[in-house]
Amino acid sequence: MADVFKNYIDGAWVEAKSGKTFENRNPANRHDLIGLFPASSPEDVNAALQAAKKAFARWRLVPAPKRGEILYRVGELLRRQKEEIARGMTREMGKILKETRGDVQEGIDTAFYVAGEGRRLFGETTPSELPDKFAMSVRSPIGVCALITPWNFPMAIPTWKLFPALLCGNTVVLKPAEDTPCTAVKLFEILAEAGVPPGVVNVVHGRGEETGAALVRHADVKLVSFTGSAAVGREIASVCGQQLKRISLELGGKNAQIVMEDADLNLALEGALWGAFGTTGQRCTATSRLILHRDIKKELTDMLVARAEKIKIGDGLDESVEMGPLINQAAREKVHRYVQIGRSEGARLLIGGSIYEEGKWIDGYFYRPTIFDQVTPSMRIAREEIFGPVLSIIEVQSFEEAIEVINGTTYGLSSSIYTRDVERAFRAMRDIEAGITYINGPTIGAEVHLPFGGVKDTGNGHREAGTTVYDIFSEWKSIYVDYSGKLQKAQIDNVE
Ligand code: UN1
Repeated sequence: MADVFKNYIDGAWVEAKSGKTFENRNPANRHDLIGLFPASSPEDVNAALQAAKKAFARWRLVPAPKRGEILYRVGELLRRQKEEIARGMTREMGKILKETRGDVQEGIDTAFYVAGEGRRLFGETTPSELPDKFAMSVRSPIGVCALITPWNFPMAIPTWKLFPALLCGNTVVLKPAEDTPCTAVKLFEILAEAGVPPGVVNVVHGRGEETGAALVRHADVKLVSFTGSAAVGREIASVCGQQLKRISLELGGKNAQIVMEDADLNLALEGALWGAFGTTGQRCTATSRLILHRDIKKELTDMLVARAEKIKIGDGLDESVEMGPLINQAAREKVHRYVQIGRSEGARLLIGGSIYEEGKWIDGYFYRPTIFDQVTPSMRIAREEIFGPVLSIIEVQSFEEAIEVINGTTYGLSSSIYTRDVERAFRAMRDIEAGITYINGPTIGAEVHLPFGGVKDTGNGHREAGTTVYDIFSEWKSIYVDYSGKLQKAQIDNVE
């Protein structure tokens, strides 16, 4: 009998009203059934939203430092259960243990960082233009927030959204990705144990088309925060646009690493391997283009191929494995389709390009590390997000051309340049169109206390993490206190 998991609504674990469920299976071995989860309908979504709405009336009045104290406890509990959660996460979504430990750590870092904000959450005071009048701005909560999160960072990304939302005094309904509901259940068990009051946090499981869509459309949702594909982001944005709902979007990427002729090639090699094949290429920040100066192209390409061929593929729970499976069958089909597209566009396949199903791995969604050479910027494999272990090498003749190529996609999340030339490094920092730029580091490795997000089709201008996330989850209110005892008119009474 499979384990049966539930939604968390108003402080209680409950089934979907319809009794319907969906399966969650291990992508490294499809015969490993992790459990059954509620396939939530609009009715379940409504119940969660009513609980959140009711709880908001009280939660908004809890002092922010007190809300922060609860988040400290959440951080402590996450820390205690880190290993267990990481193992469950690897089983559920496939990335290797080292990385799932990192994912939980990102949640722990976020908990402590956000908890401290409870005693800051600063507004501003500024002199009034009129005598005997006081002026300040403060942050206020928005209301019920709908959070829709992806499967590639099943702990980190929900915490990036949840903790700041709660700290600001909002209440929340989370719809985690249907591929990683188990990690969300762990997080909610911890939130309950840490003392988050009933109704303040709710989780509803289900598919985006049904559960997510019902959440986005519901009139009681005041804000939608979504991380996922640009296509779904556009749909959500159009619904929210009609309803004038606040929305923050973290969407795709087509991130690149530039390597100039003066770079430390060993360093650039390590960066490219980690950026392209870490998380099996399934990060929004993954390196999917490698832009190489012609003088070092052959040498670095040879080094890369030699190393990528040796990457050990398998079940991420085995500590010696370096790359796990893709998340599901559809993802593997998509990756393989892009490989066919790359070939038909005339790119040269150096390694990989095929499903990996040796021995016992026949039951998982494995794919070989894949590298294409002779890719041109106009090819689809150089422009579209593949979300898999596929790296495209593009040769350039100069620094200027490298910048032009890196900026040549519709996305703008992460970027990287390897060079020892400080002038080029500073030009790159200024001229690359991306939300994140690394100098002599790979495209992945964002820290929780800096803004995270991108330009162009990567989002809609918001930044999670850092101190900027509070601009998503709070409203500014300007307050004027007139203690002159008379009517004073701004702009009119202050002229000489
Ligand atoms: C993502 O790519 O979906 O910078 C998030 C990183 C992580 C977060 C990535 N800290 O790779």
